[in-house]
Amino acid sequence: MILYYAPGACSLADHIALIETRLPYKLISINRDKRTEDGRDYLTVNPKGYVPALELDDGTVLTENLAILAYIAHRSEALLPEDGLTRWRALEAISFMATEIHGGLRPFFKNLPTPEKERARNLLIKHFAVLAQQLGDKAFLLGDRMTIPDPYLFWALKWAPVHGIEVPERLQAYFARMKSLPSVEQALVEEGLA
Ligand SMILES: N[C@@H](CCC(=O)N[C@@H](CS)C(=O)NCC(=O)O)C(=O)O
Repeated sequence: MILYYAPGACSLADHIALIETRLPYKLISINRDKRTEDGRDYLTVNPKGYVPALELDDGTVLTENLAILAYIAHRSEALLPEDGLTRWRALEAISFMATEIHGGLRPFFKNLPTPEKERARNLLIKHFAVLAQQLGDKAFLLGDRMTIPDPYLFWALKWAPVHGIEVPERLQAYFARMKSLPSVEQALVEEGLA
């Protein structure tokens, strides 16, 4: 499989998941002009222009973070229990990540006017408080094992302080724990972010 990514972008979540699940993968980076590192127009890979995209072994391309993370979990039989409430809670959490959290960060990445950023910042602070409460004393969002929302949350927590978005102490500690996991360390090194 080939993961199309941009260093530090939300594709970091999929990158961590691929390493964590030990699925074989190759990385191809995309630059700001939407060219692949091997010189192709990225829009021929993902016409939406976003990373991540995952090229499967038969050449099919899967897009959208939520779907790619769920696919990685399905292929590896890890990061998402087959059944039981934790499965549905993990899907609930990853939907929240993809819509409210990632959507809330977008005004900062797009450098939208200050009032829009302020509105988004205030909402994100509330959302992070909810996630901190949900995390409680657990190692990962849903228990003692990583599930697919965790690497996505790690990515969001990496960017929140850069944009002055306060993160509860509990999530700061979670971020530090995640950062020291071998899979996360490896992904950061491979993206040149360590
Ligand atoms: N709906 C997409 C959005 C992904 C997305 O926003 N990716 C950002 C990087 S974090 C991107 O590629 N931005 C490039 C752009 O906006 O042109 C998904 O969930 O995968």
